[in-house]
Amino acid sequence: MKKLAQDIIKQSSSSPEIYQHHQKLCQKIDRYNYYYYTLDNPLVSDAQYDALYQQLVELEKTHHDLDTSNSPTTRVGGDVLSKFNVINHKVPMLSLSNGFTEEEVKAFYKRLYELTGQENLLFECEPKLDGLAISIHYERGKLSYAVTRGDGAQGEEVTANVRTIRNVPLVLQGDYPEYIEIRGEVIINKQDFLMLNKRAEKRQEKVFANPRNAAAGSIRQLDSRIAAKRPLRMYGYGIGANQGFILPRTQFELMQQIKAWGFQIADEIETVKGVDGLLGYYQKMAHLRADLSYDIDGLVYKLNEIALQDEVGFIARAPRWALAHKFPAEEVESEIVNVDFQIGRTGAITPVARLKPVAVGGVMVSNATLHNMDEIKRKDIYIHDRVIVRRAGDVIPEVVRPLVQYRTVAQKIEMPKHCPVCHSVIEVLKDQAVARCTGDWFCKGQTKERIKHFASRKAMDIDGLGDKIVEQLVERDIVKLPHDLYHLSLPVLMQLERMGRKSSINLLQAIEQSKNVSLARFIFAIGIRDIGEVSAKSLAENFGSLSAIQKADYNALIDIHDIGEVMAYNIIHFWQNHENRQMIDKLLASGVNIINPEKPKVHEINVDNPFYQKTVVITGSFVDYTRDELKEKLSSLGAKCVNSVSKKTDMVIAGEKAGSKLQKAQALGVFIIDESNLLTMLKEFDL
Ligand code: 9MJ
Repeated sequence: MKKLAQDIIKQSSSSPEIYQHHQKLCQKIDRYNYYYYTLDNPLVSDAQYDALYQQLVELEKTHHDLDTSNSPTTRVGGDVLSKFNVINHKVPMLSLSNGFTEEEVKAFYKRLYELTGQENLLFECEPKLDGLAISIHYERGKLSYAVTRGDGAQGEEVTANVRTIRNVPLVLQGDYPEYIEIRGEVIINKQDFLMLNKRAEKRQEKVFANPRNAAAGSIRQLDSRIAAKRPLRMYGYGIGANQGFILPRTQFELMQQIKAWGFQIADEIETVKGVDGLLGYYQKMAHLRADLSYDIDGLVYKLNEIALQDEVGFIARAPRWALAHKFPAEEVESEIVNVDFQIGRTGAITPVARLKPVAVGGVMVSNATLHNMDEIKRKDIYIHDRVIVRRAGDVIPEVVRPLVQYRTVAQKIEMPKHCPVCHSVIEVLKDQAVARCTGDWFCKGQTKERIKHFASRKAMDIDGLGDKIVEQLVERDIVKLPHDLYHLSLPVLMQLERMGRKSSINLLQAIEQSKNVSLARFIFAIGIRDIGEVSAKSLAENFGSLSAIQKADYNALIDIHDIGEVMAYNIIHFWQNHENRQMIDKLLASGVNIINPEKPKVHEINVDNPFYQKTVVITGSFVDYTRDELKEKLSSLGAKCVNSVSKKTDMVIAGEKAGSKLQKAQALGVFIIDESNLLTMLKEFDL
């Protein structure tokens, strides 16, 4: 643990008196800030504070050699970025396992009891703040950089914005280690949120749906001066990378240390004993929830003793020693005003309920998917029904059930006979829940979705061709087939809504760049039914060229491990269609250049590895790899990565939130490994 002063003296060439004066002013203002924002207990009047602050501004204006990098004057922002840097987390930012019911809390407790062999385990309990997770790094006590959680492995560097958060210390208080990463949640208080929206409304600016979105949007502002004007707060709840820090014995003490460094921590933190303690805390907090100054979406229970946390370790992407006990999703009443039918890229028709707008979990909802006709029947839903609505997984609006007791006029929901967009016949195949429009490229509904898919990131990757632009291009008959994208011109793009000269030029460039495309991406982009990214890659790798895939017969296709019978049939059917063949010819004639893959060089693979020639299913999400990276890694080791679990599967690699595939693997007795097993295996075989 070192003190800061010597470091700054070395860097500054102002007289020692000026340096000391600057140092004192910074410390004084930091202290006033801390009392005002963190402790909610102002030490001086606003006028006194402003006068002192002005003194500091003047001093820094006249002495350019002072080190202002952590001065309170940096809190107003200044940096304007064109994009955020992506940074790898030194220690992965894990998420939490979720539980919703008392049973799940009991199961969590039982597991820990079995793992530790201890009864009456102690837990540190916290409210689960509903904001944006952040990691802030301090080098020798000074704020060095800050990163969003991102996907847990890497996030975006948002240092300039985090510096503007008034209750984030720029310099740690008291003794500090050589290096420490503090983790926590950035939020906006309920009351501040209301004021923020009132102000936005007055200025006729966009209002935010809820405090969480406002906080997330503010942290992701490229202009830190805007972030500085948002009432952001940060609450610490853990640490990440550290050097020279001796961990305390308990989570509770760790929280006190975080507080001692000058961070705000939630007031409602408690330690409790046993499962009864956890459930008691839940009862208490459920009552308190509405009166808290911030939104919470649940509670977090953490095993208090840090040695025990280390003992029980992690599973996939979450610590085994912690549980997020989520509050049930808010359910509200609304009314189905009408039901529309949306058309997907394969022509699939999805019923969508139009609702009387209603706020659910702080977001206005006016549409909710009804999935398909079977679902409507199962849930017994009619137009004009009063219904219960919630956001599935806290995101996607869905109709939970009708309130049949209020039903007066019950208008049956019927699948139209003709497509509402192109009026082609809708076919409903036996044994299939989905109904499809038969209009293909004639249907503007399908065309819009097909072009969106064609341009999407994992297909042709045309950056800047957003949904709204595609919709206009199709609506105005400018784009009828994918190749039309390659004949767009500047004047045509500039006449579209929301398209200026600059964005039109950028889009044309992106379209041009997309012309050189790998065979796998091209196959995925043309949208053969059921051919996803993985099977497209398999086809590309196994056949090596477009013409070879086009010539492949049914037997050659199903010989490929990833390609099932239905897929093989769909592929053959796709080429039989004259329009599809023409679509591809036109793309090639428009300059699309397919880069054929090199055949995998099998001879270079070390065959002495546990994945060689194994059929592997990867499911769930991972900390150290994206699923695509994992697939690539394992394929390069000679594994066959397939999508579905069957008796033929040799191994299932299950990340966090692995669902039905994991269950099936368990039922079939397939060998299952989690991410930490995988990493160990890769390490052991030096891969
Ligand atoms: C929130 N969101 O309030 C954690 N969290 O701990 C609290 N999140 C967490 N703890 C480990 N209080 C990973 C995430």
